[in-house]
Amino acid sequence: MTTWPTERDHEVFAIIDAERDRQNTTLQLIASENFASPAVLEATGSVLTNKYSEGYPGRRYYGGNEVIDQAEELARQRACALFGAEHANVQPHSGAQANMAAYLGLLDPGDTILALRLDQGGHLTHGSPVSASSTFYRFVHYGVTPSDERIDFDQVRDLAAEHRPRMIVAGATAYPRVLAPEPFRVIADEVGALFMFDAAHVAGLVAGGAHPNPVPHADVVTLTTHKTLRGPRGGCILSRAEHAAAIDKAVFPGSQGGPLDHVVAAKAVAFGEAARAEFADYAAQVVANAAALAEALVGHGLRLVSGGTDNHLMLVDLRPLDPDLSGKKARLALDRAGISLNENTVPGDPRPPYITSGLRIGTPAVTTQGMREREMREIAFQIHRVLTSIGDDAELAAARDDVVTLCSKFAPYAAGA
Ligand code: DSN
Repeated sequence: MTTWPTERDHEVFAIIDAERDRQNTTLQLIASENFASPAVLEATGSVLTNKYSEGYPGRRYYGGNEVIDQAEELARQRACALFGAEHANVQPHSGAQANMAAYLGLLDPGDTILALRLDQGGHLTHGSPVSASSTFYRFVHYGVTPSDERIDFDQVRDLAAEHRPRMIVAGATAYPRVLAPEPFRVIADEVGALFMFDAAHVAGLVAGGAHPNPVPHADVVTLTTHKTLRGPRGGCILSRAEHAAAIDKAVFPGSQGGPLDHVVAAKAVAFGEAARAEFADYAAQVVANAAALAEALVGHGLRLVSGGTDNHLMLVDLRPLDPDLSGKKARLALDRAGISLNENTVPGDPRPPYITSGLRIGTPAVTTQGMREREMREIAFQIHRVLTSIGDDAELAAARDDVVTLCSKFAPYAAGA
């Protein structure tokens, strides 16, 4: 007889039920979110959570890992096959952990890294003053051009020549255009720098063939498995074989303890799902939906950073619509209408990162639940309706009703799933 409680923990499971209900009845437009498949959820909730397996397949510090080794080996092989990589480390608990481990494995403290500015689309781990990345490494930042708001490669080259970074980082959390890896590789070679591509956001678009694959060009590619890739929450590092030992050592024991084996197995499931032909259709539809949403928002008179999107996200600059409307205020109003997204800085933003003048909108989750261009036009209508009705309770309630009606046709999860 087991010694577990026999009574259900209603307090916790009522919260989980409420969150499933929220996900089913509101629009998930946060560009870094998605709906994991039932198979991914099943693996994540499996008995693999019980195991300790510090080390790597065949080289563990604990016994009883003959089955876990199969799961991690399968995840590694599937990740390598999916992206054409020579080596994969599937243990990082998150994208931030993956980035920090890549730095730890390939750099020395104090080394210079050239990366995208946070307020122009970069990530905290790309040298934000509040991130440990800037405690241990010296960051220099490039940005986007004022004219077309795309990566300023002249600036990247000039800064690389001036600062001779040990590493150049490409990749972003809020950049709506294709990030071509080749120009970064060329500049990295000109100054003898390593090239790291942070593919956290676009990994699923790369896997589905909708965006260029950075793996052939970069020394190391970090990614998250839960955004466009649609797997469990976690990270992964792909690298050239020559960096494999350094990366593995930096993840464990360098910066993490035991891997989350249930999540590693779920990553294997997600890599398998992303290798299927229908995932290419999904990735293409994510991009098509973003383009349709962007076009409709522009049609409503909203200004998008760079004028549109090539990927799964877009950034609305709220200032031309209403100079007094901050990103935060807009996000709170949209939340009331059941439209979930996040405030985001826009290039040259005069407001701080927790207020901002912009909104980031992404299509990975709504595409997973089956919405297409027609629904994108409806979403654009509702967003514009809310942004021009801030403070009008009746109008926000009417928008909320319409959102519920729309979502009811596309609920991703069955009640109680
Ligand atoms: N928090 C992630 C995002 O929303 O883009 C990045 O870490």
